[in-house]
This record gives sequence, C-alpha cells and structure tokens, in this order.
Amino acid sequence: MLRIALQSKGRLNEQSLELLESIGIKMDDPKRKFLTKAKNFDIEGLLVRDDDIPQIVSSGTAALGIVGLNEVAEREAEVYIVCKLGFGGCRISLAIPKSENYEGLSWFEGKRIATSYPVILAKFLKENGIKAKIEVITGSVEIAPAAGIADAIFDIVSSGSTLVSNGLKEVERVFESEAVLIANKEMSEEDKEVLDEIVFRIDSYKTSKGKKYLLMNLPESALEEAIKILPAMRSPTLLPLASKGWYSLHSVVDESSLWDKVRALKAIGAEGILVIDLDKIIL
Ligand code: PRT
Ligand code: ZN
Repeated sequence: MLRIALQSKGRLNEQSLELLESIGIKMDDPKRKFLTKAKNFDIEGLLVRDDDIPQIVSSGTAALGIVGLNEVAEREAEVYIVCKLGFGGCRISLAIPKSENYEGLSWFEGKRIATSYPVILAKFLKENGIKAKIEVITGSVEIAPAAGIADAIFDIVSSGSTLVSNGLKEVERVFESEAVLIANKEMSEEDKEVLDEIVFRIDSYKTSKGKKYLLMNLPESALEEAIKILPAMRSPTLLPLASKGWYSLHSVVDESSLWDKVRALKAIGAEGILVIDLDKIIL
C-alpha cells in the first residue's frame, strides 16, 4: 500500500489533511495515530515531524510526502518534487537590527548569522562570495541578535511581524518556499499509478480553487454583451427558459473578479444571479 508522510502537528498538518480530503482521501483519526489508513483510498498516512519527511521519502520508508520546500532544500534530499500545493507559503530571509544601515550583501562580511537553515545559507553566502560565521540555532532564531549570539539572522518570514517585534528588518529574500508534494525516486509501477491519480485530482482541485460557478437569467437582447463579460472554458453554457425571449447563462469566474462581473451583468439586465461554490474542475 502506498504510504504518504505528513506533518503530525504544526503549520502544514491541517492543510495537508484538508488537501487530501478535498481530493477524496480521508485519513482515519490522524490526530491520534502515527500510522493511519485512508477510509476510501488504498493509501496510508505516516504522521511525523516535518524535519524527517525528506529523509523518510528519499529512503523509501514512505513513497510520498507533503513538506515545505525549505526542508527539502535544507536536507538536500534526493526526491522528486512532484508539484507545489499552494499553501504554507513563506520565504527564508536575511534580517538585521533595524538601526543598522544596510547598503548590500557586503554588510554580512565577517558577521555572525544565526539560523536553523545552515545548508541553504552556506550555499547563498558562497554564491555571493561572502564570508560569515553561521551559528546554528533551532527555534527562536529571531532573539539571537538581542541576546548577543549573532549580528543577524536567516529565518523563515511570512507576514514579517516576528521580525518587527524583535527590532529586526528583512534585507535579503533568499529562498521562496511553499508546501510541495515529494516522491521517492524509485517508486514501483503500482505506486506510480496511484501517484498519477493523486496528481490528476490535485490539479482539478487547484484549478477550481478561487473560482465560482455563476448562473443567471438574461433577456435575449443582453446575450451578446453577457458573453463578452463572461469568460468560460469554451464558451458560456446557454439554455432557453420556458418564458420566451429569456435564457439561463452559466459560467465559471475567478472569485477576484466576481463582484465586478455581477455588477456588469446586472447592468445589462441579468436577473436571479446564483453564485455557487465549485468543488472540482476536470479539464
Ligand atoms: O514539529 P515540527 O518539526 O513538525 O514543526 P516545525 O515547528 O519545525 O515547523 P512549523 O510547523 O512551524 O512549520 C512547518 C513549515 O511551515 C515550515 O517548514 C515552512 O515551510 C512553513 N511555514 C510557513 C512557516 C511559516 N510559514 C512561518 N511563518 N514556518 C515557520 N514560520 C515561523 C517562522 O519560523 C517565524 O518564527 O513563523 C515566524 C515568522 O512568521 P511571521 O508571520 O511573523 O513573519
Ligand atoms: Zn520541524
């Protein structure tokens, strides 16, 4: 049975389980189990610390894993990165005390930088010809400058508020990360087939994300204008209504432009507009 390694608790745990659930893979009691079976799919989940996932997948203990790209890069894991998953977005950045005057990377020459990502940092410094001392710290890296352990930090940033509240400023964005699906490089043919099915389902889920299904009634005179307003995978679906001269028009729209489109459609005479959540789009 194909096994997928997932973070047992932490930032990626819930969204990993939610993503699997949204593609029809529901793990049985993942909060309390270390190894859990899916209820309706031939797959089992191995719930572990995120740090261990790259190694678990590269060694083949699990064929698949969901983990931050930052962890894959830091562990230099020999795995396939199958696809990005659209959550857990963050970056690893260099940050320095906000009172410092920063004019470029040479600021870091000879400085001490605290981080939990020494491999990614060492590579970056080498590429840029900077010699600095890397202080490896696990956890609460942001307090290192105030504690006198380091001059600067190299840490995960998302909103940036942790830096601000520790009197630091972000000066270099070095590594962009998000949750990714990773796979063992020597999967069996059988496991590859399951992976193909999972990727197919993830694609349809990602395509439907941020999209809404829109349907409305329109007088015949407004049809041409409405079709210009509404994009569609081919063209909008048009169905005649029982009352003569009226049509029902259906289309998929991006949530970001939903209200603009609704306003424009109302202005040309659309009535009874329904906005419906989309579950999947199979292209
Ligand atoms: O226990 P386990 O080892 O499994 O978990 P963990 O504590 O090592 O990791 P966890 O759950 O904190 O994060 C898991 C993954 O989420 C990371 O490897 C990243 O890929 C991703 N991620 C996304 C983040 C963040 N956003 C994030 N903001 N990981 C950590 N942070 C921390 C960061 O370290 C800093 O302390 O949040 C703080 C910064 O946040 P802002 O919003 O103040 O900038
Ligand atoms: Zn971790």
